[in-house]
Amino acid sequence: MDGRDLVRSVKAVGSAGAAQGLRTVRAAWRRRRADAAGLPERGAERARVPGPVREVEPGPGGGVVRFARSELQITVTASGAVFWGWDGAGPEPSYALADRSPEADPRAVLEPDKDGAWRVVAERVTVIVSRHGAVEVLTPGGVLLRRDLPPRWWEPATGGTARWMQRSEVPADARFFGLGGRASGPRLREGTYRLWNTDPGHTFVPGDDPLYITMPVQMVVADAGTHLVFHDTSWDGTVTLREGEEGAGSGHDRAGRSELRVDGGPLRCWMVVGTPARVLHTWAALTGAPALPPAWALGHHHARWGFGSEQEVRRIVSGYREHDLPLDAVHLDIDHYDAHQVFTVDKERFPKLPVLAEELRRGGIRLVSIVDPAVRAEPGNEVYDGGTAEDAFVRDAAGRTVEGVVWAGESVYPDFTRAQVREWWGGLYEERLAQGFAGFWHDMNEPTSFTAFGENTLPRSARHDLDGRGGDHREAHNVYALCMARAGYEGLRRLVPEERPFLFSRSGWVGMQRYGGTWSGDVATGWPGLRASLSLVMGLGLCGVPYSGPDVGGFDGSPSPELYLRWFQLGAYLPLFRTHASLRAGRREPWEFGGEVLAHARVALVGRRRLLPYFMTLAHLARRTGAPYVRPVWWGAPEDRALRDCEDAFLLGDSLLVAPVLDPGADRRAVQLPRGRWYDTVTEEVYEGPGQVLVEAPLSRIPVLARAGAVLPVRGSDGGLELEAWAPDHGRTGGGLVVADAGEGWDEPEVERYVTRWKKRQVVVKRGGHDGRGEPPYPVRVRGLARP
Ligand code: NBV
Repeated sequence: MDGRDLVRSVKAVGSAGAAQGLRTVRAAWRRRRADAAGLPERGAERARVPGPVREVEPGPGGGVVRFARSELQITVTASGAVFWGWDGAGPEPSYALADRSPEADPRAVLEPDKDGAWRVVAERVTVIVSRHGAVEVLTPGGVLLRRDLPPRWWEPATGGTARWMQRSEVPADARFFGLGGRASGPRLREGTYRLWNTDPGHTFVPGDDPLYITMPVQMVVADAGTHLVFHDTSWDGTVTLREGEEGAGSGHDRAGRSELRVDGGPLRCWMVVGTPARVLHTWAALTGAPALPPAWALGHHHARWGFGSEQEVRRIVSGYREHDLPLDAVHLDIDHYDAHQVFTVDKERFPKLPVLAEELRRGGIRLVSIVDPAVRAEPGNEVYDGGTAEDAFVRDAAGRTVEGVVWAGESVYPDFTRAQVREWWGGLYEERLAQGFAGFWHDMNEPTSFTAFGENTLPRSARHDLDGRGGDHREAHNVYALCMARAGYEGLRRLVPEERPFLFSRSGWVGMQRYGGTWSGDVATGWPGLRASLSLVMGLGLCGVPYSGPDVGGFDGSPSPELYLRWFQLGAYLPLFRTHASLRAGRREPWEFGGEVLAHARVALVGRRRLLPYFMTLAHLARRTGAPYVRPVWWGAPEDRALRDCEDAFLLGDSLLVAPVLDPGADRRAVQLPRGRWYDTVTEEVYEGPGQVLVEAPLSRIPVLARAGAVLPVRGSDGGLELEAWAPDHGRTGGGLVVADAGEGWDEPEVERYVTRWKKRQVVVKRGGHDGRGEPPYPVRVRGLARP
């Protein structure tokens, strides 16, 4: 037990009482015993490298290269993605892929290269496999994007899963992003990042790693080009990154390095090359289109652990109404369960939940329920009895049900890696729907089990179905929440086929966007936490998960009014805009921080509501193109190094640049602008990019700049859609996309295209595309004319 474990166990005991403390000690011992008995001993290991090339066998899109001690399959797909797998690993089965692996590109062929190497030349990439198994990926112009050195395996002498290591080099100027949700990004500097979904057991700050969502996905941006690389294995591992350094004329370049070490599973990888937009488009085609949230989910959500009663929920909702603050959803946390048991309601404190839900819905507010995976192991508990009848719960190697400890006490865990269990679980949401809930918030699904020492999750030896393949928790852990999200999503599709499910999940893995979004877990209240919350949203977006947001105000303690407001102002521009806090934390309602904060928070809320059609458009574009709503400022110009290093601002879609205030006491801030003209959306002040400018950031607002020529849909004062057009630079044109969607159901509204240009001394906005030139069917407001 190290110091941190000790602190954790003391906390567990302190917060949950002596009985719960004892349970966590027992759980820790059980976990240890189970692993000692159920996991093979590692013992002596033999190291292996591929050895020299022996023969090749061309096949569709590439072929197989055989080495003395391994073989490598390479396939360039018609979508432009490259797959390679060692030791016979193919792309399937995979929890990441949305469908079957894409078709091979018939034009890509394996041919000899120099020095005994082989290469595949395709339209968008060239892949070269060296004589000893190094794999280089180059642009069509022959510039190196990534070099994977020959991998190395360590095989237990007695057989069983091999550990492996893959070292890679990237250009000296490259920057790393991604790896799931990381608190110290978005740019991932030198360090070791673990690939094991983890509830840290305390609120997190930058530097805490790993957190709830880890992914073996790197987005690498360099002058030579952008690439995304994904090692498709769910096993525990680490990625050690080191940015390179350029010789700058006085020495050699030092390449950037990545070293991936994984405890098991296939060594196989996908790589996608192109512009950031192209890369994410191909990525979404591979791993699945992001689920489309219903319109209300793009509004403002208010949550709290510990509303405690229907009266309190009503009090909060009337507070919002009385203070003239828009509200779209209220979230009920575990305190509304009966004795902490999921799919139940505490009838004393929430006697008429369906009535409350209906009342709220009439006022335009939806109820969202937390859903925890663990089930109290107690006969008579209906969920437990139902799951037992289905044989739904995870067992150990000896066949005994694995017990962990969570809020409800000793609990068991559904094995979501089994199709039948997902179906059973998905059916349980019927009870939630009957209570009037419209959305779902999956928590504690790393999965977490409180243990007094050691890891706070299931034993590694716990058995899982893994969709018929069979395996243990070492492989199933990282996909547990992904499979739970699938269970919930598919259940809701069956139960309410006419509605888009709304679901977001604390933990997850590659492909989770197919089922919904996430939020940034228990972020620590403080300025560093505010920064971390932006890092998570950006990093996840670059891994294909576009819908997320933080606990505005931070999870614990009490933010200062200034911090609360700055967090609120940032949250208003993130896809999930939710205030939330812990049981013992201070209040998070906007009126609790004084009149000035209240007034400014109202402005943020009203601004968000006005931008709803834009958010809805971004949700559709994310689904159709994979582009996240929140994009790094280098999105359209990855070759601009100053932009690549900018971590404190983001693009919201194509039209807006948001520059949150992340430090106390600031009333102005520097903003790194991409090329072109930008307008402050409040003062209409003009700024010219590229370069750094200083903008006003009074307490009343954070700087939000609009791109000259942008056309974006907003909600007019009568609730109808309006177009807001920002004057293009003289002699230039602009435009924007609109997806006019009321936000429910499965309609597929078309993407409307608008163009804007100067005509004589006026800015005109017309419909673009095939039926171009026509007048827009919405009122148009042109802005930015003050200083043409
Ligand atoms: O359900 C209680 C909390 C929840 O409010 C929070 O959002 C989750 O991240 N939950 C974690 C469990 C307890 C955390 C200490």
